[in-house]
Amino acid sequence: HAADAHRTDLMTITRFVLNEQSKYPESRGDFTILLSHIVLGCKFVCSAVNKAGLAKLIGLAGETNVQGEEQKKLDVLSNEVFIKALVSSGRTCILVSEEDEEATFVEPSKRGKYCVVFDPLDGSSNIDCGVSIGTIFGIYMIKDGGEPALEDVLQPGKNMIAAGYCMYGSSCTFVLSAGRGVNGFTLDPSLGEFILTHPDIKIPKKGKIYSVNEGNAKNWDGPTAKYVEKCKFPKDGSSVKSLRYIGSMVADVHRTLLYGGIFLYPADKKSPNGKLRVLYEVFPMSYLMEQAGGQAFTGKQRALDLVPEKIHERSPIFLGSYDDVEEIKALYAAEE
Ligand code: AHM
Ligand code: MG
Repeated sequence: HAADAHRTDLMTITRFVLNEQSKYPESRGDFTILLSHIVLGCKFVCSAVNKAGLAKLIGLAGETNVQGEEQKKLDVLSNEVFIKALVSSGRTCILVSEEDEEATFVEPSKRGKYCVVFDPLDGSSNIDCGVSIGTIFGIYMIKDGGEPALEDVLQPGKNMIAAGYCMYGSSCTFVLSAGRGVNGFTLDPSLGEFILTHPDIKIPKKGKIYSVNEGNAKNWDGPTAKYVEKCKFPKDGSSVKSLRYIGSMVADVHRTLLYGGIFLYPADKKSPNGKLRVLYEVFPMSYLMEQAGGQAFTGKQRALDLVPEKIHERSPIFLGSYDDVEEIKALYAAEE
């Protein structure tokens, strides 16, 4: 019985990645080890996020230290957990985190060949009201031989070898691509394991939802304004789109991936480069979108072709269903 097989033959994320890796004879399990450390960080954050409300009220055991220092903010705590987990994996050499001004260069004795760029807890303004938040990450590999240098992470997103996110929502969901499609795993809290629940995710070719902070409309450029107007008042006989905006990139992108549609964080007169960060927000999500059959566009070019000059650089981003992104591309092309 197929359902029975599912219940007794669990496809954990580790087993899934090991299976994938076994197709590549040259692989030595390094990626599997790196990933298991990322997964550990996500499980920690998941558990901390679930207890966030309680921690404030009663103070969880072990959370006030002997000096009676104030409890660490969740985003700071998450960052420390990821940095330590990644360094101790022995598989990383450069880490870029949204929380740290400078990149972390791993000491030679603990070095490996991977560079990880990440936002340990994105959407943190949503923590206190219990709305979904997430972790986003992307992985590069350093060039053989040389000393690790910042250039190793200032690479276009298309050079990433893997990307993903973990969403701390009504359930904890881990979405991963290592360049051969996108797969989703759900944490079984009783097992403490991520189980494959969304194999080979493909985004619908066209969607019925647009997702944008419309409060910024007064400062938008022409193409963005025209596009959103068209979502609400289509003149070509197509149906209107629904608006959904959570304000947590992971949650908004996760819905877009599963239901289709478009997510926009455009440039505006106040922020000419938009808000979202190229390395650890725009690139990983663009990578996943393309791997799922969608597109990601900056208003000027394919997002994954962008070459960042600084680690915390920002870019406008339009990503989602293939046909929906095609429309916004046409509006920007007409502008030129
Ligand atoms: P953060 O890194 O400070 O949490 O900001 C990133 C978040 C994204 O999750 C989300 O897409 C965006 O900010 C929402 O911004 P806004 O409130 O301007 O709509
Ligand atoms: Mg962020």
